[in-house]
Amino acid sequence: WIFDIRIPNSEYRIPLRRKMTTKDTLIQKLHNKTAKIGILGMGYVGMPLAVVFAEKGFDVLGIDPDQRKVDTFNKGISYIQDVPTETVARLRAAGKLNMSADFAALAEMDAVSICVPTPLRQTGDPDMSFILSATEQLAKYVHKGMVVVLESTTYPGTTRELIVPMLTEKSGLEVGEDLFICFSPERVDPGREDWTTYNTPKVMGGMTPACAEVATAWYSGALETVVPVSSPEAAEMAKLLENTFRMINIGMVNELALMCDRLGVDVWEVIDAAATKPFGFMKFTPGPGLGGHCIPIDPLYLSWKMKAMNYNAKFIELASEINTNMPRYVVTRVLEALNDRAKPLKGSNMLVLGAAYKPDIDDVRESPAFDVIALMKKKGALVEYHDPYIPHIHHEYEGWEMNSIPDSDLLARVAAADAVVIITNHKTYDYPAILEAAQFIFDSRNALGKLGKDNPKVVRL
Ligand code: SAJ
Repeated sequence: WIFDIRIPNSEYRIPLRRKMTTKDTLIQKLHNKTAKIGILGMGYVGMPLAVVFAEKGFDVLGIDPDQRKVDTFNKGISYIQDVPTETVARLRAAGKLNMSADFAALAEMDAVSICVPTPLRQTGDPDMSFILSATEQLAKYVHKGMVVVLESTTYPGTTRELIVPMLTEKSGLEVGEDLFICFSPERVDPGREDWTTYNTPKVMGGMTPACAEVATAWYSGALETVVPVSSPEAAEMAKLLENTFRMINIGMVNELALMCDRLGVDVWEVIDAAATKPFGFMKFTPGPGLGGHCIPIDPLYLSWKMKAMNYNAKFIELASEINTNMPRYVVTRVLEALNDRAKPLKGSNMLVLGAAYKPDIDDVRESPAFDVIALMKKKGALVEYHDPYIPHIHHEYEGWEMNSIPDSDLLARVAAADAVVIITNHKTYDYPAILEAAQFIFDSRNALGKLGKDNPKVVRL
């Protein structure tokens, strides 16, 4: 029974005796942490989220179809860079956090977050297969008094048009009364320590105000700040704005690099000068292309949805075209620079430094290094690479694979190369030593900084 009713925006409560609704009961279980939490998909988003809920006292079960992940985790070992193994071991020992490959466990859950991948197909269209299979499984076990939050980045409308029908048509559950459904975009940046799953504000868009109230009660019990918005579409779109903003600005500075090259102006000097403006400007830097599993991909979910509505998202299309062309532009610049040194690219020894998609991490997803290497190989160059974090690369479409040269050989191979091409500016490189040993360096990241400016051995993007 509930004994009071709140007056909006006031502390006053009218004493009233009424039967507790499904929503009241669920909110009570979330407030007193007796609610059972299920995290569907235990990857770089799901596992940190599972840990945050478990740390705050919830009983959490991670559910993932990959039995190897489950076995590793249930040995108390973390397979996610941002989650220390010690944390997993401690929370498992405390009985707060387990993992299973059995979706039937969802029947026992009161609150479920869906954190599965949303990649692109080869055709460039959204690959919704992970969301569909996870939701199909959940639909078998969804029950009255459950809250479901979709975290996977996706096109606006996914929650309303896909998740809701799949969870209500067969079950007959009513959204906002029996079942509470929301969208809340993940904002996990692997490797970052200042902004974590706990302290990064979390946008929450409910199908109904009651849905938002339940999910906000849940997430507020573990995360520092929850930001309710009026609908799942607003939350889905907010995430796409965040990453489209980056992709378009990176595309803009990449085009600036092309323009500066034609003008004979140093794009790095121009950007550094503009960045001295203390307001109204945000620094982005050009590079060999756009890597990662978010920035090159998320905006294409938006442009795909808009195309289905007969609208062409011009900025996204243009930025995507420019970013996708950067690897080819880099190889053209290398070819020209070798030509200036009376060397053909064909038959030359090339050493690529950095295969990861951004500095100081071990992730190669969508890395432009693959495109640069593939293009140079196609032109007959003899290509090697080095990356302290990436011992081996495999080009899944073209089938070739390579091992990184050993760290111990690095300077010798730098000296032997007709050209060193810096693709990823890892902090661990000894750039002065590399510059000393090299015959010629193409620096696509301004990794050498002032060392590379006006140096006859160096050409910069
Ligand atoms: N890049 C440039 N120039 C730039 C910035 C990035 O060429 O000025 C390239 C990077 O080399 C990389 C790609 O773009 O290849 C993406 O870089 P990123 O810095 O955006 O890194 P990501 O892909 O790890 O993006 C993540 C995103 N986090 C989430 O989606 C939750 C993004 O929203 C974050 O802003 C970003 O991390 C971050 O700030 O580190």
